[in-house]
Amino acid sequence: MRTQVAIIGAGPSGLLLSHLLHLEGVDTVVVESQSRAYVEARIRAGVLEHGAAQTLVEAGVGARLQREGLVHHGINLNFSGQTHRIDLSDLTGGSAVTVYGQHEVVKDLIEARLSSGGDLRFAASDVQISGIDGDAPGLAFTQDGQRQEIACAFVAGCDGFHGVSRGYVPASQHRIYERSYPFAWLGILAAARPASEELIYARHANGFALLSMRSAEITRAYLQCAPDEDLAQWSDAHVWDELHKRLEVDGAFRVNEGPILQRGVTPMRSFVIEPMQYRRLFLVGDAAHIVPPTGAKGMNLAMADVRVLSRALADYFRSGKTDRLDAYSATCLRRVWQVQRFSWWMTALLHRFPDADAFGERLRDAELRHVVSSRAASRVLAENYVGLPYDI
Ligand code: RFL
Ligand code: PHB
Repeated sequence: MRTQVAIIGAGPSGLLLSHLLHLEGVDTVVVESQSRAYVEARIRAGVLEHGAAQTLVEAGVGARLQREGLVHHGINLNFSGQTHRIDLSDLTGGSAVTVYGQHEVVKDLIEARLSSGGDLRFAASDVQISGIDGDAPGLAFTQDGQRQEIACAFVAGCDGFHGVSRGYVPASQHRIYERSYPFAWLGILAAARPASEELIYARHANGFALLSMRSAEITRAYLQCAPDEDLAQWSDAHVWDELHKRLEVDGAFRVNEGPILQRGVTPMRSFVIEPMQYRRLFLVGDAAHIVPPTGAKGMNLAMADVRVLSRALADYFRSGKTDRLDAYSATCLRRVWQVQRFSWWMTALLHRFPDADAFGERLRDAELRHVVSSRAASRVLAENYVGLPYDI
């Protein structure tokens, strides 16, 4: 097999890259270790930045997103027994975010690729990269018991944080920046009408909580928990009890309960590898960086990388020019560090740190009060939340 760009991973990064390159007339093969059904059912992110939603619409894969996505013009911050609304649209000159599940984005992109003859290889095992040091790179993988090989000009590592691509960058050629957090999120998906029209981020003595949604009938919610939390210790009643306690601060509303359809624990980590390229291998999305989910940024940042890489590759295949490809890592890293800063800040502001002293707690309360009472401070939150411009 031969293709121009071999893509590892059919998450949002790999699928969007394949789709945008297809629109530019560049040929790709996507190799994914899981089945199509698995990636289409994997519940993860839920909030699309203004620009990310626009990217999907402009690329012709936004019809369902425009029909079914929930446009949110504000978010709520709860602390010290009160709810404060941040009016995202008013503070950003009209921008908003769209609540639309990552698995729906994945479904839409798979559908678009397959209907235009895209080559997606699901359930592929033992993916190996070769030749990225020279000018004849390739991928090998096993599918249906058969070893297969793809020759290509470039490899895009879109295989997430636990993928294989990052391991192909020699240790002497990269530097890793990371930070872990002394807590995790217990996430649930429930068949319950969302109790609030907009998301609620809560800082509470018992820990952070977030009320989100996937549709008018499905609630998504998270509770701060220990990194090694034992899910077996959390009965459904205990989960609802904590959500009531942490979210219902001013008596104005009540979290709606319903059957819990899915639950899981998400660890929190900040991670960046620099540079995001090694010769003919480009790292994209979670393969190159992870942010804690508090700012709702991971999928959006992955899509921003894809925009940069797809344009650079299209340039190269059209005219042989390499300047945009050479600048890929530096261009992406500018946004990556802006988003790292914001995600770290939202996380630190809203969570309980086991080792925090009383002075530190008071400082966080003061900062939250400043964020909701100063228009300048609210704007800083709002413009980061709806997404910074792509040309930073
Ligand atoms: P993905 O989605 O992990 O996709 C990688 C794909 O590669 C496959 N793969 C391999 N394929 C072949 N060979 C191998 N050796 C392979 N190893 C792995 C995997 O099966 C998978 O299909 O990475 P990608 O595409 O870079 O996308 C990144 C996003 O998934 C991630 O940043 C977000 O989910 C993060 N995130 C959120 N992001 C947002 O923008 N907004 C949110 O509201 C938001 N909330 C969240 C989140 C992540 C969460 N979890 C579970 C980590 C909430 C949670 C709870
Ligand atoms: C979600 O709906 O899954 C979600 C929303 C906002 C976040 C993180 C996750 O900050």
